Amino acid sequence: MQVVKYMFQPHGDERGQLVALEEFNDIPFKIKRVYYMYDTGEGVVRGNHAHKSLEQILICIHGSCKIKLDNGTEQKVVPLEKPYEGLYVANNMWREMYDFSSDAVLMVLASELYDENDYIRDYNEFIDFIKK
Ligand code: T46
Repeated sequence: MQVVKYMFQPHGDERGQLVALEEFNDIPFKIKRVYYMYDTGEGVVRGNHAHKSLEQILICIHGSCKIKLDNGTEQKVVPLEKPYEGLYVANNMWREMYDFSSDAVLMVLASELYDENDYIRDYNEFIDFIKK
């Protein structure tokens, strides 16, 4: 299973760092939605679902967390610890986000607007879906 992690280019000078993300240049899709999560409690696991068609880039812009990806046959754990790295999460991929540091802000760039019908929230249903 191939994990695609982007290393974005920080524009640093004596004032600090700045990262700019442009759709189709730095991000491989049109960005239709941005959301982020913070104040995630200790021991919390988020996600636990897959998407039928949504593509996303996950960036932990502050603090750290871990992402577990599962394509139905293989699992990989990817730590996100830097504000200039982005994890590409394709459709048909089960995901879990966990081990959030108390200061973690996980920002997500998404290729589609929010659509509950795109979610697969049952793992067995996910396995059936990817077999088709
Ligand atoms: C994903 C992972 C990485 C909205 O109203 N609009 C939105 O765009 C989103 C993402 C969520 N919501 C509402 C729906 C729920 O009532 O916010 C609440 C929490 O959403 P959810 O439980 O789906 O959050 P996570 O952290 O489990 O999953 C989220 C995304 O939903 C999902 O697409 O891939 O982050």
